[in-house]
Amino acid sequence: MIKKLLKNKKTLIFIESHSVLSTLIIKKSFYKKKNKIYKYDGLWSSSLSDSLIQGIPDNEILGLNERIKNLSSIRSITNLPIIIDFDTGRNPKYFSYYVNIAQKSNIDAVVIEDKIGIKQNSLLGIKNKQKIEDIESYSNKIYEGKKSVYKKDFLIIARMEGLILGKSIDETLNRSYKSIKAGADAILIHSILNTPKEIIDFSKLHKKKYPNIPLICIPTTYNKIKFNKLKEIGINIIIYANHIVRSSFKAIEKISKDILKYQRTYEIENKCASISKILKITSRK
Ligand code: SPV
Ligand code: MG
Repeated sequence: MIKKLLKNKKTLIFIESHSVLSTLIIKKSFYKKKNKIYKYDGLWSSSLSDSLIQGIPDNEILGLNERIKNLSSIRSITNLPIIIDFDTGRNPKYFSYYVNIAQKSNIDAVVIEDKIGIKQNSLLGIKNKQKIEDIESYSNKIYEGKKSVYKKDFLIIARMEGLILGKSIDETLNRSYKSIKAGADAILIHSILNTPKEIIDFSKLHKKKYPNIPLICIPTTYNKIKFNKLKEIGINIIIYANHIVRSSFKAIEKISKDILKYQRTYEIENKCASISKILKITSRK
């Protein structure tokens, strides 16, 4: 599915969704400018958002079984492709097992990152003593996972955390090439700089070596860059990884405070979806 979409469109836009409701809203979202219509091409199942929704840290405490099960209700209401964030993928045996389950659950792609130890969210950076996995061991995990792939279009995406963990562009590129040799179908290059410099440099060199391997990025910290520029530098999938859960957080925080502040709901009604709107969305029309 993702491969097919990439044949028709050079760059796809994915957005985090953590519930059926958020998926219903995302599915209906579009923006028309001149004669062009912008819509989302797919969904990102984020470890950060899924954990936050359960009120637990983003460190693999939340099991993949539970996350995949929760995705089945999302899968039942949309054909949009879903990429699931599998964190480290655990060990090669578990990863290979979950690659199989993901396909059975009609998920389109899985991502594993090249870190070891107790996983922490990438946006915390190097300060939290996150460690990069030895590339031979990481490549072996990719290789083992790939053996479980039985669907033609299913993707295993290798996520490179080197730039966040103090490695050079060259070393990160070499790690990426090794992951591709082990079977990775696409590369997610992560950066937490507040400019896209690293992503631009990485992408340029990577595209020279592997022009047909899709490149993916998560522009959370370098958020001034627009779709078109990312397309220009060779990014094939842009993931907005946490904006649905973060915007809900803010809305809930504000509304729950303001009802106490105004001692009634009159002032906040226009910040809430109307009853008719919420009743309509569940009619699935
Ligand atoms: C997530 O959304 O869970 C991610 C992306 O892994 S990040 O939070 O940038 O690490
Ligand atoms: Mg994650």
